[in-house]
Amino acid sequence: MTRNGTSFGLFIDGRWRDGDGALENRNPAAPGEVISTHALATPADVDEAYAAARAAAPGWRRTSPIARGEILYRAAALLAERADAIAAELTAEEGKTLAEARGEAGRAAAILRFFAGECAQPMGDVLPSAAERTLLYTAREPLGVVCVITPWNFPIAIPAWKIAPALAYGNTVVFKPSDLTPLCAIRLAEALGEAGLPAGVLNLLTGMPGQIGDALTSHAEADAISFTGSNPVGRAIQAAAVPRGVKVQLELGGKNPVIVLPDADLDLAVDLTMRGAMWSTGQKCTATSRAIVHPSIADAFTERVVAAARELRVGDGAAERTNVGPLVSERQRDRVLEYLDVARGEGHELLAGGGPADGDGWFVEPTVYGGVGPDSRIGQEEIFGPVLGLMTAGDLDEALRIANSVEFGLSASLITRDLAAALAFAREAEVGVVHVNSETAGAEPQAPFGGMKRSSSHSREQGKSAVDFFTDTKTIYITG
Ligand code: UN1
Repeated sequence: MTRNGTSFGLFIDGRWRDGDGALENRNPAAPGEVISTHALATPADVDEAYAAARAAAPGWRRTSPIARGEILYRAAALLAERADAIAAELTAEEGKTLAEARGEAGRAAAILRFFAGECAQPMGDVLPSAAERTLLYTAREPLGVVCVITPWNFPIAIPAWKIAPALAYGNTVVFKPSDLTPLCAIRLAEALGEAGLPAGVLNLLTGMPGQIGDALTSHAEADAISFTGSNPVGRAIQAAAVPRGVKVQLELGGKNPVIVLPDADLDLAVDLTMRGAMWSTGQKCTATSRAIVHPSIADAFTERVVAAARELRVGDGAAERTNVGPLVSERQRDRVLEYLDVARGEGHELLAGGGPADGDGWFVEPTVYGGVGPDSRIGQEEIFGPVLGLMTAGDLDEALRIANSVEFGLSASLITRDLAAALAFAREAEVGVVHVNSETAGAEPQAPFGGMKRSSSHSREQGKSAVDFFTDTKTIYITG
């Protein structure tokens, strides 16, 4: 459906076609290797995509939810069938290990299945009315045309968890994936197209934010924007869209802590901390970047974390032995290296890593700092790399004060066997996702996901919450 070989076009109004120029998609583990080339959309293509989405909106809105669900089920089956091939491409363009990429491809299929199922669920309420002979009920109406802008770190799961509910609830979509991971976006659009999605319901524009970002987010035909990415970009989109009455959903950064209490199973604590901090090379908004540990176990915990960090094998995610892949790009690698300079300047104790790792790719050593002050930049700012800061706190109250002392509020984890501590933590942690004895990362399709404070626009994605963003409620009084 796309293009021959490794050259891919734009998907507008149900057809694949050329754009202007070529976007080179490179392997972060071997930046000399071009995996695929993609059309670069122009503002004129943006106009066409919105026109197609607008034209398709009335028909898709009228399509029965059951029929919409069937398309999503078919697309889910296609993704599941192709999961190994998609995983290999995901690793090649994003860098995460094959095991993680397989997990993500499976997750994308699971998300589509979940929202396919939601299409057959009851929608709206029947309410008592003060008036006689009156049927009073609510219905959910699609918003219209939704602009979906997604990051590179979950290049198929995040598009799936925005696009699946957008479509399930009757919206049409203009979709721009990150320019660093266009291939996974192509695979998702292909699956939906082959599953029978009518022309114009999903339109995919690959390209550079500098060229089409403003055209996409300020377009008169955009009824809503769902964005996952960095805080500055997200806030700029919000600042421009809200005065125009456009509904905006932002999923932004995190500075997620794990708190380890003295009664914790130490092996579990170390394992969960390392997974949270180092898997996906720390490139998750849900990554663990602070470990707040009770002084009585700090030495033992530190020793094991440092040993575990040194054991991690950094390399090409496609090699089965690799634990930690490259950073996604030279820019992200440099950003992380700058933070390692900041850490040096702030005088934290370097316990593991601390610099680039060997190889041609954008590799950085898994890095651990001790004695990190909660108010330091390493203690406060999102690094988005394989970097963990260790801190101590004398009790749960102090640990919670430190945990909550950042601008972000996405996820937090507590390792303990103490039920009262777990309950207090669940009450007091200022985050959208609380974990007790599980890592800070991860999200299940049936559960709401999102952050408090500066981590989001305070809406939630996935699960039963998705309907709140992707629809408007209509209240209907019928007196007969
Ligand atoms: C996860 O932890 O599996 O961009 C999901 C991100 C988040 C998704 C995290 N929006 O990292």
